[in-house]
Amino acid sequence: MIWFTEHWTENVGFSVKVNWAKRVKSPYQEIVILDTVEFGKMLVLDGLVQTTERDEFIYHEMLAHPPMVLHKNPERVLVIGGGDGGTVREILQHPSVKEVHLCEIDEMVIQVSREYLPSISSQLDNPKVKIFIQDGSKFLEERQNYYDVIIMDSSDPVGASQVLFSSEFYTKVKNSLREGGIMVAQTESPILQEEYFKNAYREISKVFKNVGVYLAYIPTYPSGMWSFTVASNDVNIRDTGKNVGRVKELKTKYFCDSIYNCLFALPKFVQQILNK
Ligand code: AG3
Repeated sequence: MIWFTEHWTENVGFSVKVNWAKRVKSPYQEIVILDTVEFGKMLVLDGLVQTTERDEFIYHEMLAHPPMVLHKNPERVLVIGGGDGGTVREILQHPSVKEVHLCEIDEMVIQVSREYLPSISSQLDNPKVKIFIQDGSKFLEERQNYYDVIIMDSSDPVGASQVLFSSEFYTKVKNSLREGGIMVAQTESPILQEEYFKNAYREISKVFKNVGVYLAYIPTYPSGMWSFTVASNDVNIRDTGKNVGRVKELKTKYFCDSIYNCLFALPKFVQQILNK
């Protein structure tokens, strides 16, 4: 038996027992698929766990559905990163959606996910989906004032993903949203990655008027406590009462109306981090 360990910090590791491993090197990163005993297939990029068959629903539901439900009628949606397809799959549950663009820099992540993670990548061939193999920043510059919802499904802010957490980048995101547009980003662990989390919140707040943070519990990510930051310039994202009826129509296992109703309820220490 092999064990795989992600080093969550210099002092903390998360280990899983593995039946077999496949490793490829793309021009951007090392891509590993692990067949784990407890979590099913696991996708790892440069040593960082991205998703597993067993708990992916939590992250993908919580990343996609809050901004989609907060928007009054999302038709055009963009995912930046997210080459495994899990976020795209959740977006397509919303009947108002006409097109989903996926902008992923690393084509090999998509290929590997299609081959080894069929339940996650299942909707990548949906006719509403268009895949662009491109740098997210350049892609946004070419599409101003277009999207209703933009979802940042990136890895940690190191290497290729680092630029995706800067206010320069969020300004491009803002310019690519049309009226009533909403963006969301995965913003790391408030416990084990406090600096990343605080930084992302600060950079997003420089660009958007209305910003809110919510959490989900994801066993395979550092500390298990994970944050998402949702933002808009012209939608009051705090008003989670308004479209709550749409939540019931979704097939979900984590996201539900009681979570949506108190989406922005945060533990005290997390509020304190944000107010610092
Ligand atoms: N993107 C967020 C992964 C961050 C995990 N970080 C870590 N393991 N240190 C996931 C992409 C799934 N579509």
